[in-house]
Amino acid sequence: MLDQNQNATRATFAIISHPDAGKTTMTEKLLWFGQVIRETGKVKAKDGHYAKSDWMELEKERGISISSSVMSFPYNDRAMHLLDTPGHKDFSEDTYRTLTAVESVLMMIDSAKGVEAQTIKLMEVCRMRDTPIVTFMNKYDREAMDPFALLENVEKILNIQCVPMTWPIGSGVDFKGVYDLRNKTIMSFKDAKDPFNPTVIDASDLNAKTVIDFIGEKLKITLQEELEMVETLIGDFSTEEYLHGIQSPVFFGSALNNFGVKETLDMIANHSPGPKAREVKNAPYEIDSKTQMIAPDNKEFTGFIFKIQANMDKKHRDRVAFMRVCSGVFTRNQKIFHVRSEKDLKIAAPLMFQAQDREITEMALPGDIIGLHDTGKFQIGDTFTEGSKFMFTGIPSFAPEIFNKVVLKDPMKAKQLEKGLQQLSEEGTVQLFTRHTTSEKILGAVGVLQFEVVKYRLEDEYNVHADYENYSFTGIRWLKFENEKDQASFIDNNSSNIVYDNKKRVCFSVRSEWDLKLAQEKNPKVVFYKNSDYK
Ligand SMILES: Nc1nc2c(ncn2[C@@H]2O[C@H](COP(=O)(O)OP(=O)(O)OP(=O)(O)O)[C@@H](O)[C@H]2O)c(=O)[nH]1
Ligand SMILES: [Mg+2]
Repeated sequence: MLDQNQNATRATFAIISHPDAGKTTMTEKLLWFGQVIRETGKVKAKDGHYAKSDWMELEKERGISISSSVMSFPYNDRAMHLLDTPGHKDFSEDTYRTLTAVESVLMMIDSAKGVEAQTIKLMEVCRMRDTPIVTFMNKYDREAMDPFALLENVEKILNIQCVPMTWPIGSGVDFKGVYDLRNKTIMSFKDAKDPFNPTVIDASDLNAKTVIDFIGEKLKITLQEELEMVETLIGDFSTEEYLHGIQSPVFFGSALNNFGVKETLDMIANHSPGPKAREVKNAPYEIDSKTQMIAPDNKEFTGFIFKIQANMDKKHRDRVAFMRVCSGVFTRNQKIFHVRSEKDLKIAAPLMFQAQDREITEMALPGDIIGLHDTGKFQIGDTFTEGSKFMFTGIPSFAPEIFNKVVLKDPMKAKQLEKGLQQLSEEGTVQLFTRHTTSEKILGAVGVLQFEVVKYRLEDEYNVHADYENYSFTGIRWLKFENEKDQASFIDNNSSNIVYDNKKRVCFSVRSEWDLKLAQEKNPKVVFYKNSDYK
């Protein structure tokens, strides 16, 4: 159970990288140290045990993360909130939204490959906000790049200063563990059942018998040489520079074999930032509306929804909206103000998550992430306050680029299909459009895998078999009209191009750039936006 200690500051961080670098594996090991998971099952394990953060059937089948998940646990004196994100670019909308809910990130690098494409993209987002970054060079139990080459690779490509905190001893079959550069120790959890009792070898004297017995003469010589180079070549770690996103503390290791994981967690618990001030937009929440900063010590409770997930528990068919608390204190049964609908609500059963397990929490503080049961009232980006009218900014929405028409195999299942598509689109799994003239359901996505996920989840969670047909749209534009009369006449004149999004807003489907240009020229008063947030 998470300690609700008022004084414990929160560490809210996301784990990010290119697919397959080991985020979910790392998450699971971090949870082990947080005592949330007693027995760690491996990702893609054949024995039926899976990482607890990949709970969706399709994730287990494929061994990839499709959706981000939230896990909370106490560690040292901090309430940790760890968000495991999917690496695949087709799910990056989910990852980007998750990044709005955290203060820092843990970046995983596959040490055989160095920095990969998707990591570069994610890092661009982090750098825009100067997000503090801890780096983990993973998979040293396999053939890996030379540690100096790897550090240079990260520094050059990501333009960040790397400061190693640990150093690998060997790699591949020779990998013996990691040397802690500050404590001069080697820590091992090999076969350990207890996260609090590592085997610690004092390595302040590398020539000590215990050290040589553990790593062998040959690796000792290499280590000695490398440590001398580290000392002359690499500067000191500065918490200040880490907090400004200029410097990244680097840990080497193997998530799978639990080498270097505890050191990484200690760094995050001891140095990662607590909740920061966040920007809101005042009513009427337009692009040019006034903004202000809401600091975490602001007395009024505020928070926003960054993720919605349906059917987390298939038996209950429930839907959970994930709220990040930004300021004040949230208490169970407190009346809170839902800014978009301007209605007061009472949250009787706010949830805290430990992988797929959850429990009711009595209160939440800035930095905390809690789950609200949702009957369809909430949307991604919704803000909650105690009465103030403003909305948190920065939740991204992507312009859909590829489109498919949904074809139902069993016409008796039209209702379920409608419900499934509506819910999945509200989650942000895919974007749903309904044609004005024919009521056909068109799905819009950024990547093809999103369509696969929708198809799979329709079958798995809604018992509906659906197929797709390619659709000739090349884009969608959200429209703003000066008045209702203009809207009605535009719809009349362009009826075959009109579609409605899942919030019933009027959109224009683009078949070609030419088509779009013509419509814009004919209707100079109508504004066309590429994204659903009218940007
Ligand atoms: N040898 C070795 N394999 C590892 C290590 N860490 C992770 N793996 C393996 O790498 C594969 C991918 O690991 P995941 O943890 O699922 O990677 P991920 O980054 O979560 O992947 P996505 O969520 O799909 O982006 C799995 O087969 C893991 O067992 C490690 O330290 N050593
Ligand atoms: Mg994963």
